[in-house]
Amino acid sequence: MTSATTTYVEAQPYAWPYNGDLRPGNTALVIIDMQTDFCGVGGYVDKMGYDLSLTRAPIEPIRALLAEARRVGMTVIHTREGHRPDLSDLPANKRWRSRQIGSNGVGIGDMGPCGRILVRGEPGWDIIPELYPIDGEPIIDKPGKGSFCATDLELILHTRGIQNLILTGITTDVCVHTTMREANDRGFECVMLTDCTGATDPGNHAAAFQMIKMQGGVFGAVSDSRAVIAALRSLPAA
Ligand code: C5J
Repeated sequence: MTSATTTYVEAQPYAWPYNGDLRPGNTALVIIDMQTDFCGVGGYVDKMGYDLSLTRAPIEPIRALLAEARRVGMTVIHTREGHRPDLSDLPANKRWRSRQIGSNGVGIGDMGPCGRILVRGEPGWDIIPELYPIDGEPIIDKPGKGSFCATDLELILHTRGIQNLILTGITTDVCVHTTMREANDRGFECVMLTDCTGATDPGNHAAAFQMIKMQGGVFGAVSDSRAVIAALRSLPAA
């Protein structure tokens, strides 16, 4: 929805962004952890025994949105969760917990079918080919669930004058939600997209969106790729 000076995305519980100031120059598409370890055969989520179709569901909607974001010249940021090969940035409790699930006691840092799980440089840790970054799209390598913790994401966003974040990726209830909370507390205006995210549990996916919509949009707003693409199509090409 665009008027002379404002552009809004149809969203809940309010049309997004709150002030109608949606422009390629002040908005970033953030694609979180679309890595083989979270949505590919033999990766970490597969090894834990979860249904891969749930974390693969957002691939095509993100691909369509990514094409539109690139067309209008919007900043696109990709993130990857992972640890240094010497595991010096892997807390012992995170490693221990990751070994409690699945049949063989294998967890983060251990060898799996796609290399060492969530270790930087390994095949399973990298972003899937369908959504691979192109030149000029920053990749944020993060050791935690949130994208702001121990990274330079905030500096990059401020340097580019970004105020609005369109949040996509996996998993809805873990890394995407943590990032939305971190971003909201830093003053960014956020929207999370239902069809461009996925969780290992459908109930958690639904609950994550319900949480956002409380208190007038306590962390921001909820929308989908159709609504965002419609808004972006009303903007001129870069
Ligand atoms: C998880 C993530 N679920 N990317 N990571 O451990 O959400």
